[in-house]
Amino acid sequence: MTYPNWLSQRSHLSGGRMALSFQEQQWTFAEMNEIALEYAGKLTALGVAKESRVAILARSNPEFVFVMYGCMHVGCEMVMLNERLAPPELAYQIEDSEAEFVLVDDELKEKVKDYNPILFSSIREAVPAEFEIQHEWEKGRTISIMYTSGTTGNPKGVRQTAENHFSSAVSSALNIGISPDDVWLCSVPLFHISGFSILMRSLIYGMGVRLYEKFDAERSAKEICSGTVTHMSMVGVMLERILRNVEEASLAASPRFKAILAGGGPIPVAYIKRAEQCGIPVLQTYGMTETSSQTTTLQSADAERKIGSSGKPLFLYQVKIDGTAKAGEKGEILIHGPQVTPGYIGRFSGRKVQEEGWLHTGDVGYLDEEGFLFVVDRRSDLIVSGGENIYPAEIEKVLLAHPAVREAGVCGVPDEEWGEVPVAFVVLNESAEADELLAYCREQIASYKVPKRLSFADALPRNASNKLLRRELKLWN
Ligand code: S0N
Ligand code: AMP
Ligand code: MG
Ligand code: MG
Ligand code: MG
Repeated sequence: MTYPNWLSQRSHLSGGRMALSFQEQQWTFAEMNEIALEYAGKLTALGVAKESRVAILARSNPEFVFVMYGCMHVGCEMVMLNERLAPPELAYQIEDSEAEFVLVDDELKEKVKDYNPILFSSIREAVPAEFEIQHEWEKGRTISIMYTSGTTGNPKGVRQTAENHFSSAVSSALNIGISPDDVWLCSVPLFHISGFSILMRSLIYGMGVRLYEKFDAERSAKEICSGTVTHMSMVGVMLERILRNVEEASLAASPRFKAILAGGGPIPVAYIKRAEQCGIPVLQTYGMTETSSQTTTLQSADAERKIGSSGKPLFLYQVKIDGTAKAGEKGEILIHGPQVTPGYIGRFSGRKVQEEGWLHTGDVGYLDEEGFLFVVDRRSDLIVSGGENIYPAEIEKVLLAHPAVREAGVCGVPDEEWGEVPVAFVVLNESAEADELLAYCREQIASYKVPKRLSFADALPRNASNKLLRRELKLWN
């Protein structure tokens, strides 16, 4: 089974509609398609071909979109690199994915300099070569690959196929609805599925995207209250900053504004109540990289009655709780549907993601008697800080490599601003200062992963088989 090329089809069906706006500029779908064809030719001139695996490192600007859409015309697989990662973390993903090309926004080139990157400016200046446009897209074609951190400290590259993205966009529309003048404000990163899924919805619905390079709470609040946008995706910390702006200016949402889609981690109930006071509908959602965004979403009509719930599955999906028979019983959340990834790439390519068609999320939750999902605990040890995932093992590994460190233990603690942040406990071999160890971390991991506190201890809590007990570490705080 195939789909027609989404860019060509969208341009053919509604070429005159607004596709993308950024600051004062905007582009229609026909213009986007023209630019994408030109970029496809330029990328071809630089050696990129059908099925090439291409890693891309960029900020959320139009050029990033041009490059991605160019890649989609050529038919390559895009490995989306997180701009906040440190060079050794990027190196791991580039190597694990065996990317043949690394395309980089000029401003970020230092981060990947060892990988012979192709700068965006070089793509811009290239003379387009002839290429064979992919008119038909296989359903199973991998469009994007996103790395998500894992319990062992090694991130896994998740494949997201055309079918994954298509079923995700369609299911979302069946739930939220679409109309021709919708504009989705995208200020979550395009390298996360939270942002990339907005582009996929745009192509599939013919919907406009208003793109921000960097999250700006004040400007977002103004757009929500003036009705220049109709939807916006965000994580908890962004919601809080927007609400503060709306409250301080005594504003209210425009009647044109339809919904905030809030996910990436738990959304505090207090924020949902404050949003209601400002007249801003918030749809709380539960989704992940492995499910190409939303799996369940709470309708705003149920927001009050089911406060704290992440809602019911979207139409094409099923959710169940492992090993439970009755409503209210807690267990691992299992997911089935066409949005679930077929698997990982690289060193985890042999790892099964589904068991008898069900994705084992590692998250813990329950379904109430009406079938609403409540997520109560994260997959083991995962820390979610401002929508970015952190596994303690990633940080412990770095600390342990320092000559002064004998043992290291990291756990998450609640944080007013970020939801949760990592803190570290270290047993030393030789004398060292906390600042020195934190500076060492900063060179090797993204700054959001650097522990907010580092304390010294004589020993760490371990069980009889010497396994670190992170749950006990939490009690030390
Ligand atoms: C919240 C954001 C915007 C904060 O970034 P900000 O304020 O722009 O920070 P900077 O100015 O760049 O840096 C200042 C200092 O702050 C540190 N910092 C930045 N981010 C974090 C963080 N998350 N945690 C802790 N610290 C952070 C910087 O490191 C810097 O510190 P110093 O000075 O020490 O260097 C930003 O974090 C952000 O964009 N977060 C959102 C990321 C995201 O989108 N996550 C979702 C991932 N999950 C999914 O995509 C699956 C779920 C999903 O699809 C979804 C999610 C949400 C909504 C909808 C959906 C959907 O289903 O469609
Ligand atoms: P990611 O791998 O970055 O896509 O993050 C997905 C993870 O974020 C999920 O496996 C959950 O642990 C967490 N998460 C996402 N949405 C929610 C939610 N509504 N409530 C609680 N945790 C969530
Ligand atoms: Mg730039
Ligand atoms: Mg993940
Ligand atoms: Mg993540």
